[in-house]
Amino acid sequence: MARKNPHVEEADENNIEVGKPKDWAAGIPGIYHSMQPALKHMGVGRTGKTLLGLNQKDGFDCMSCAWPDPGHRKTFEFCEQGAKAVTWEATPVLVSREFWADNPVSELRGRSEYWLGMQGRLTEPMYKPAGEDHYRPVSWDEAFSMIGSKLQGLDSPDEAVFYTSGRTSNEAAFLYQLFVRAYGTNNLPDCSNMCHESSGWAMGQTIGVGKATVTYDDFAKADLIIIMGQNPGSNHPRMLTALEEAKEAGCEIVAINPLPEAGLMRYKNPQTVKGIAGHGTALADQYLQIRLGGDMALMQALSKRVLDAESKRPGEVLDHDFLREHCEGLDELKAHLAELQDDTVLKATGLGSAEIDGLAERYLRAGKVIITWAMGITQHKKAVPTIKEIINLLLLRGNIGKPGAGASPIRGHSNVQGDRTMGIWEQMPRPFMDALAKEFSFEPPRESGVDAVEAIRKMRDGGIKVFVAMGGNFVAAISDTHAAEAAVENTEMTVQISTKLNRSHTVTGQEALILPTLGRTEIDLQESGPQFVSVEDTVSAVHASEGKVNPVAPGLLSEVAIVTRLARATIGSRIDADWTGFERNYDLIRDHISHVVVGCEEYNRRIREWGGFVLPNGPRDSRTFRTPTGKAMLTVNDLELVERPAGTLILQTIRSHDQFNTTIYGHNDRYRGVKKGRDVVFVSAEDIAELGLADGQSVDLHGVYGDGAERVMRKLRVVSYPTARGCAAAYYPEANVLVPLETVAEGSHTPVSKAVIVRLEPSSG
Ligand SMILES: Nc1nc2c(c(=O)[nH]1)N[C@H]1C(S)=C(S)[C@@H](COP(=O)(O)OP(=O)(O)OC[C@H]3O[C@@H](n4cnc5c(=O)[nH]c(N)nc54)[C@H](O)[C@@H]3O)O[C@H]1N2
Ligand SMILES: Nc1nc2c(c(=O)[nH]1)N[C@H]1C(S)=C(S)[C@@H](COP(=O)(O)OP(=O)(O)OC[C@H]3O[C@@H](n4cnc5c(=O)[nH]c(N)nc54)[C@H](O)[C@@H]3O)O[C@H]1N2
Ligand SMILES: [Mo]
Repeated sequence: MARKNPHVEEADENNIEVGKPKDWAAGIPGIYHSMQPALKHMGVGRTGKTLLGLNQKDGFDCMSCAWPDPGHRKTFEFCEQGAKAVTWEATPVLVSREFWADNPVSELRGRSEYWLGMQGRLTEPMYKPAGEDHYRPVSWDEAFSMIGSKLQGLDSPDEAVFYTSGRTSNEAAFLYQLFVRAYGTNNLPDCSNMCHESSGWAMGQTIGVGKATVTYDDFAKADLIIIMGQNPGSNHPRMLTALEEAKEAGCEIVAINPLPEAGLMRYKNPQTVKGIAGHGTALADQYLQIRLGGDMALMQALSKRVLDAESKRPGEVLDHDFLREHCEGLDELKAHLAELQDDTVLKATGLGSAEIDGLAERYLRAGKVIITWAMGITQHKKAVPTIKEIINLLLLRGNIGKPGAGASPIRGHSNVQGDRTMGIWEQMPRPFMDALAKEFSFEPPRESGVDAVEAIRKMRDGGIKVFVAMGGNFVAAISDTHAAEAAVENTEMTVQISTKLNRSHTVTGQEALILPTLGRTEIDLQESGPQFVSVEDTVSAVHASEGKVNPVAPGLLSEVAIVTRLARATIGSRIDADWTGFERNYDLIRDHISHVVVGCEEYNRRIREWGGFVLPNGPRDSRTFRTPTGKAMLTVNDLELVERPAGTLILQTIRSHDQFNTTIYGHNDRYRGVKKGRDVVFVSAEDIAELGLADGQSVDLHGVYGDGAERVMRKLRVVSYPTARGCAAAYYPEANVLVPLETVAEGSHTPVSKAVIVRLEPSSG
């Protein structure tokens, strides 16, 4: 099955083509584009097995995002992005031994993420000794014994850090955190630290649970859905089907976003006749092109209008019963919002009063409201208070804990929420730790471990010597690329458990190991037979996922197998855990999950039920709020504007249509009209003129942070684009060179990836 390594053409950034942005998403090109790459690489049989198995009840869970599956599945329950993710993983192109011999690490470092990812799947464990520039094959046993002895030899378990990306299954995640805690540390940062941490933080403090308070079916029951800081057309495409269904049932939709995103404007559903033949469904009834970071002011302004309406029509506007019985802090909120100045709101949001009035009226008209959000909200300095203001607005009219209403952070990685449920967090709460201690008769460490940003700082300062990653591409995903790379290079050993090559394999500690693993599409055969794993989506539905195609290479180990063997090599029989048994039969892992994780009782039985089950959620199910007072908290949050010195712009870093995080599938951003390259910066025509630049010109982006470090991104093509005034956008992960490590969201410590102050200067040469 193996083929020769492909010739991969790097993009020539001088040939970028810029056309008109689209104002609709999906439709025929959606399906057409989704089938094309699969057929090309995989052949008809493998394509059929993977794509038809996607999101089916007896198939595997799509790894492209955490959007839930509807109860009623279609034969093609996937989107273009899912098809790309599956093809990228299931491709039978393999990284060969010759590849490693031909390519020194120092040269691989100069390659783009696109080129690295296109080299194919990793097939055998590789080791780069200290002082050498090449990886060479090692046996699995050698690999585990090297890592085990290294970890045993550290002065303290806190000198090691264990990162997790969000694709890891519940079973692997549960064992991984068990191993790490039995080894003796809580150093368990994850991609969530860079993603929805702010949501968990804000919701935990206000309503007692960091997860969505809605189920899939609530979307079709809502009167109004407000979508903030999210680009579902590219990043959660199947959400558009749910929005279309809601729309057809009479729901209004409002989008709040500095960019006019195609997927929020109009949707042509490729699975309906109307979508194929007609104009599709108009989605957003109102589109507020807000200034970056303006959402907190907007939420406050809306809540203030709700309170003003109540003053005019006492007893008719607020949900008084709900507020009395379930909430605290109304008087303080009223007093605080009474002080809110209109001109501050207009400055912060860049919106007009009429627009805000219009949205307030919609909100007041609607009996049931859902607010969804993603990275445009969570990756700001004031992300946590912004989300608390979203909760305020919802609570005022009882929009939490009733059908068709709720708060809905839309998570990113397909199992990032499940990984957290299974204990991947540097600061798991006490009840979880107690249950873990009891189940495995050991005393886990209790002090918090490091989060993602803190891990980089400690590597930089020499306090962390070993870095282990369960998936992901940490060095590219974290902020301040150059600082992050120097920090990782300051370690003694890096270990990456991965499916495919990425930048994190090329920026290493003195010694480095790559442990190749099975992907979710593949059959996972163990001694007791084929295994399935389980995952949790963004609305807390837990279900099984079982691979359908043969592994791309013999000898690949599953993530579960890798963790059990790491544990055996490092801690042996230090705790009462049957590591060998876990690898043979994943039911044994699920038995332990049943005892430790609240809501997962009888896991083995319930996970086998058709479609799985939904985890309990106090606010959603019974308006129960596990806060210190037992009430939902209305909170007072001080407004702070994102200041923009004259001559600068506020830059956000976004995903194109052809990428999954740091994985670059291609060089087009179809809906935004950009083709054949990624080195662009989107700026409004007015700002281009004001800065004395020209559309199409080549510019350098200089970070303006003032800590003395030089942060520059060179040779970007200016693209005139109708984004909000004073704002700009460039693609992540490349733009991470501009995001200072020290700029993090208050409380959650998420890097501020959506508000980087930059100066644009004509490129020299
Ligand atoms: N195909 C594909 N699917 C994915 C991913 C992928 O890379 N590719 N990534 C996955 C992951 S891990 C995640 S977290 C999600 C990410 O999903 P998104 O959050 O949709 O991803 P981003 O590209 O970061 O888009 C941020 C959006 O917020 C808007 N925005 C930025 N700042 C602000 C602001 O201050 N206010 C408001 N109101 N809006 C703002 C931007 O214009 C943009 O539309 O998608 C997941 N799904
Ligand atoms: N500037 C800026 N930075 C950001 C963001 C942003 O919007 N702007 N977004 C942030 C967000 S939301 C996130 S979630 C992070 C993402 O950070 P990460 O999760 O660390 O990054 P990914 O790009 O998703 O990781 C891709 C790699 O995972 C490996 N992989 C894929 N599938 C599997 C699997 O099944 N098992 C294993 N073991 N490995 C696998 C492959 O080797 C692949 O190269 O980035 C964050 N960084
Ligand atoms: Mo994410």
